[in-house]
Amino acid sequence: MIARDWWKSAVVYQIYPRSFADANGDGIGDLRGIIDRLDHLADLGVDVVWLSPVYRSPMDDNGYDISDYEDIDPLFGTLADMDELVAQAHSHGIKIVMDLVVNHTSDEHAWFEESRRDRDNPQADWYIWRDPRPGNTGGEPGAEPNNWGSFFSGSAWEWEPRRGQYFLHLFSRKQPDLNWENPEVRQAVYAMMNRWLDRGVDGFRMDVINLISKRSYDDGPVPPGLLHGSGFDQVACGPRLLEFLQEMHAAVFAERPAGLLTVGEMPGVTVDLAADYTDAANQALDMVFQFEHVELDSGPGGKWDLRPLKLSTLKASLGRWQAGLAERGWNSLYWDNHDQPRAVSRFGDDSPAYRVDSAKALMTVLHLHRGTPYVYQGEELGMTNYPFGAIADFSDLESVNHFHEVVGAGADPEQVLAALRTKGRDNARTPMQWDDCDQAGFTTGTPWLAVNPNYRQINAAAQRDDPESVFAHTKAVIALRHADPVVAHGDFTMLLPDGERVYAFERRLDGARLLVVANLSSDDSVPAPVPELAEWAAAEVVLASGPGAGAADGEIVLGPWQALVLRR
Ligand code: TEU
Ligand code: CA
Repeated sequence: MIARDWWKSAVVYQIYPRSFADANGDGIGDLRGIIDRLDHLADLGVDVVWLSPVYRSPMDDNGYDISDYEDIDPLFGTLADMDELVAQAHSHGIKIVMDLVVNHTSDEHAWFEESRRDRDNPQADWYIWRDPRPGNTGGEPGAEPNNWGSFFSGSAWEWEPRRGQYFLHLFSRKQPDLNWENPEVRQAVYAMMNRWLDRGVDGFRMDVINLISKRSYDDGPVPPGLLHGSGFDQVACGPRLLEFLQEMHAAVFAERPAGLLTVGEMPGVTVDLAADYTDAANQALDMVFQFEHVELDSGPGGKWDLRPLKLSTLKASLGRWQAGLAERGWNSLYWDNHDQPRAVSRFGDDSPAYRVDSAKALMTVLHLHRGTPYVYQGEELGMTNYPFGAIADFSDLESVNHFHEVVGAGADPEQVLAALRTKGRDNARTPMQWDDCDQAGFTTGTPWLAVNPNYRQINAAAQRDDPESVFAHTKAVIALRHADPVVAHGDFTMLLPDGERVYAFERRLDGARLLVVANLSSDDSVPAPVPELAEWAAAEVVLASGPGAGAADGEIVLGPWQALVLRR
C-alpha cells in the first residue's frame, strides 16, 4: 500500500510544455513532443512530472491565462493526447501533476465574459469589481479604486464601461482575479479539479494559491524605482486562505486513495504559515513553494533591483526553512523554474571551466536537503541563461512591460536591460537542448524563442551516456533519495553557517548519518572544518563530484565546486 506521504522520497520534474519538445514543427512544444521524450524522464528516474499549463488559453502569459479549464489548447494538442500522455507516463511509473491556475482566469473565459456584461448577471460577483475612487466618473487617470500596480506593470485595475466599474487583475489585464469570497466560484473550481483527477491526473501545482483570500483594498506603499503601490501585504496569505485550502481538500482530495500530490505556489509565505498550510493534521496542502531564497538577490525595489548574494545569507535562509518545517509540514526544494533564471547561472558559475562542476554541486546540495526536490527542464543538463542583447530579444510580458514602463518614465535602458538579462523569465524558457542538430532537436521549424547558442556543447544526447555529465549526476542524486531513507526522512542540521564558500550539513535517521560538504566557489583547496572532522574524513564516500582530494588524512579539503556526500 502506498503511504500518504509517498512524496517524501519522490523527485518532481517540471516541464514547460511550450519549450520542451515540438512534435509537429510549428516551433512550439506540445503534448506529443512530451510523449516522444518520456524515455528521457524514465532514464533520469523522476517520479512525478509537473506540467505547466496546457489548457485552452489566449497565451497572454503563455497559458497562465486560461479560457477553458476543461480543454487542451490546440497549440499543445487534444484531450486525447493528454489522456495518452497520462497513460504512457503511468506505464513508466511517472505521475502527472497539472498546473492549477485559479487565482485568476483569462478575460476570455466564459465566466468573465458573462461577469463583465452588467452588474446583475448570474456571474456578476465571480470576479473582483469595484467602483471608481469617490469623486471620479471612472476610466480617467487616477480614478482606479486604489494605487496598486500589477505584477506585470501598469495599474492592477482595468475599467469596464459596461458595468461602470473596475476589475482587479494582480497579473496582466487579461488575467482578472476570481472572487473566492463567492462560494459558487469555489464549488466550480473544486468540480473542475475533480473532473481532472477522475480523468487520471495525479494532483496539482497551485499557481499563486496564497493570493486567493484578499485582506483589504487600501492604497499600498510605492517601492523605490516603481510607479505603482504594492497591494502585496493585503493579498498574500489572507485571512481565509487556510479555510479555503481545507474546504478544497475536503471537496477534492479527502476521499481519494493515497498517491496524489498537492503543492501550493506561495510568494511571500512565512515559515510559520507554511507549517500551518502543510501540517498533515491541518488537511490543506502536501507542500508549498516558498520564495525567500530566490529573493535574496533583490533589493527593496523588487526583483529588478539587483543585489549580490552571500552564501551565508542563502544558508541562513534555507536553514531556517529546514528547522521551521522539521516537526510539522514539509519543504519543496528548488533552485529554478520557468519564472527564475537558470540555477547554474545564478547560484553556480556558468563559465566553461566551472559550469559542469558547479551544476553538480548545486544538484547535490539541493537534493540532499530534507524536502521534495524539483528539477526544472534542462537543469539536469546544466543549461544556462541566454545571452540576451536588445529588448527585441525578450518575449515574456513581465520583462517587456517593465522595460517600456520604466524606460518611458526616464530609467536608463542599459541598466534596465542588465536586470532583464540577469533575472528575466525568458532565460528559463529557451527551448530544451536535446542534441546538436539544428535548433537543438527541439523543432524542425522555427522555435518560438531562440535556442541558446551553447546547444552544441550542452545537450541531452551528449550527456546521456557520459558518466561525468550533469545528467548522470542528477540521476545519481535521484537514485540516492530513492535508496536511502536518511535522504528522504532524516533530520537536518546546518553546519559552518558563517563560511562564504562551503555549504555543509548533516542528515540523521536512527543511527545512520550523512554529511554533505560542497565548495560553492571556484577557489581551490578550501577546507571544510566540520565537527568530528577526523571521523568524517575517514567515512565512506557515497557520492563525489568535482576535482580535489576531498576527504582524506584527517581533513576535508575541497577543490573548486567539489561536492561530497559521506556516510557513517
Ligand atoms: O508566478 C507567480 C509569481 O509570484 C512570480 O514568480 C511571477 O511569475 C513574477 O515573476 C513576479 O515577478 C505564477 C506563475 O508561475 C507565473 O508563470 C505566472 O505568470 C503567474 O503566476 C501568473 O499566473
Ligand atoms: Ca508544436
